[in-house]
Amino acid sequence: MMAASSNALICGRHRIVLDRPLVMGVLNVTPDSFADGGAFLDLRDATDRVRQMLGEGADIVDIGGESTRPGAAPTSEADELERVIPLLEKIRLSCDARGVPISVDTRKPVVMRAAIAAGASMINDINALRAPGAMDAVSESGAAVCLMHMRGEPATMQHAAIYDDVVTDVAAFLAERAAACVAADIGRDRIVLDPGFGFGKTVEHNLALLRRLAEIAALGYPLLAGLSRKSTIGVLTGRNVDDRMAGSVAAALAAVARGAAIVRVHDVRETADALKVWRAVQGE
Ligand code: HH2
Repeated sequence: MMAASSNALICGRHRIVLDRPLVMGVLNVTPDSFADGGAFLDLRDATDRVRQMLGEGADIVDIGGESTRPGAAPTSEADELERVIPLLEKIRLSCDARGVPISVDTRKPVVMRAAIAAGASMINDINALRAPGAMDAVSESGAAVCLMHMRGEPATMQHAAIYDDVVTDVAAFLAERAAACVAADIGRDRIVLDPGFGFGKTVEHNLALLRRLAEIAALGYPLLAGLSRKSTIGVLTGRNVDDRMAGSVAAALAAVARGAAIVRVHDVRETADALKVWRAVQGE
């Protein structure tokens, strides 16, 4: 497969240079997200957290209005719009002033279109643009897209964790979705791929994907890795969800060492610091 033509990601009006690992800071404006659910439902708290993440070194801010943790119930379109759009309108200028693109984590084409109109320049879709109308919503904009692998649906996905070889199965799926995007006129320089840690995967599957991440990087697209505070970190460390920062930072470094271009994290400051040290050791 051909390598991506340039070392930059085009996100609407932003051009992100991928010459160092980037930190995507997560903010969920939901009552039920597994790590930060309920903490940022108030618009002012959410806005403050985004500003804090910008100060801590977030290169991209990812806003989510629907929890996708294992077993999560779906969120209505109206609720998701109501959670995400007012926040986007509030943070757009501060993010633009720092050249930081806003990504919106959604599976719904209506939310994608509204988010892009309100200033989002990346769509982060755990469903890899498979919903009817999702591909068009991104294609007709200049937004970037993160295509993630997921087996089944969040409500039931842990029952679908069956693979021939998890790494080759995930790579084949992502290659097919990226090709579908390119065929729909989404340029290669607007596409990011993500193996979807924890989405219909056991601890062993997640570890295999992390160990062999280079096989997915070989597809030639920038990779995003989201392991932050997930249950695999909990199983490996024996820690509760609010006590998984050190394990999450270690996982982020392991992902970057194996080719991840972007790490999606809740602990922006700590991850950014760890990456500074890691890069210095690498001589970068
Ligand atoms: N993980 C979560 C949500 N969105 N998007 C991508 N691209 N990759 C991921 O690994 C990923 C994601 C789950 O984490 P979180 O947003 O913290 O929780 P919740 O889904 O409960 O809101």
